[in-house]
Amino acid sequence: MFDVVIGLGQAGSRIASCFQKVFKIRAYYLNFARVDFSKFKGEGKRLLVSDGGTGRNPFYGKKIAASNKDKISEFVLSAVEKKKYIAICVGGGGGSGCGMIEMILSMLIREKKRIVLIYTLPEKKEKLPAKPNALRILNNIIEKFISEGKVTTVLVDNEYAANKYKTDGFRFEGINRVIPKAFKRFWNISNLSAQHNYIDFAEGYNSLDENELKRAMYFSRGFTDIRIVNLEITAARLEDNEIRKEIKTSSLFIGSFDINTSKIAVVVVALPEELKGEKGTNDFVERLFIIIGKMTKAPYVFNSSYYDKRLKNITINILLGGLIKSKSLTSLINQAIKDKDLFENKGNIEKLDLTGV
Ligand SMILES: Nc1nc2c(ncn2[C@@H]2O[C@H](COP(=O)(O)OP(=O)(O)OP(=O)(O)O)[C@@H](O)[C@H]2O)c(=O)[nH]1
Ligand SMILES: [Mg+2]
Repeated sequence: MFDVVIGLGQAGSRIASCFQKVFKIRAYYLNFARVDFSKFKGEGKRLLVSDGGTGRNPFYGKKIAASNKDKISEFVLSAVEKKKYIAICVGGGGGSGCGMIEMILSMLIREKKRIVLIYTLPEKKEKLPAKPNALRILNNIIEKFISEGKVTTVLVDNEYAANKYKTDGFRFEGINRVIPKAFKRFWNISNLSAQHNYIDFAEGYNSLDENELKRAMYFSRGFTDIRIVNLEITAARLEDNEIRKEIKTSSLFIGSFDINTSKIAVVVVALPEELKGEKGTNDFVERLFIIIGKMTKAPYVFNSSYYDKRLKNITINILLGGLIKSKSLTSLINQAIKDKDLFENKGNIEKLDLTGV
């Protein structure tokens, strides 16, 4: 799905290395701190400019980036040469990754690349001013790139997602692995012979191939969300409103993006083999497609389903693209504004108004 992945700063590099592993694509890592690379095992090329990091200061990071523009540019341009689909990962709130991100996005856009940005938001417990800084940089990215429809963005709210996928090991290990795997679920279907494979808007196509999926991902830029719902094998008996509820609350990364503002939806229903030929299965899958289609109101919906021997549950995978508004994002921002400790940053955060995105 992606031709190349680029990781910026420590978080970005760790997430990028997971993409590299899952998709077996080339990875490139950039950092301003040698220490971030010391235990880092990610496979791929590295560029270290400066040293010592930024101590969580993206504004200092921007200065470092500006004074090393040539080196960064040479590295990034060689990474993306002859490649079209680029994933770029960065941890919001840090100084190195956030210091470089705007410069690098501008470069990639100039080169007419298709970009998916993975941007994490800090947890509440992190030291100030991680969150306001993360939101400020996000605000810049929204104003310059997202609102212009130039970048597809997946926001990962660590507060929500790092806890949801917590493992015994390293704090972010679970979520870092989940991010590329969530994409992989859509990627996989292009290799499977699907059962109910159809695409609503483009008559003549009867399967969702890799290029279609890429188009879907990049077609309507904005924010993207992925939902994965696991249903018992007896789910065919569920009422529509119960299914809706499951879908509403199944967001992987940000809590609850407003599903009804998406412009594109890719729906992949994976069914246990034992349901094959079972009375009601086909009707149930059709019902799911209708329910999700109505929930998203998206003008473009790709529907697909397949059977898998390894499955015990029914799994609905939904990729929502072009989300323009989000209650959960607005509430995140409002929380930050309310926090009295953030007083000095207040003016900047208030600027972050997503209603026009
Ligand atoms: N999902 C995820 N988030 C992370 C990970 N590591 C750090 N973060 C988050 O990313 C934010 C940025 O941290 P870093 O990536 O360490 O910062 P940096 O870009 O290296 O910049 P410096 O401040 O100069 O070290 C943190 O505030 C955390 O919220 C990770 O492995 N996965
Ligand atoms: Mg660092």
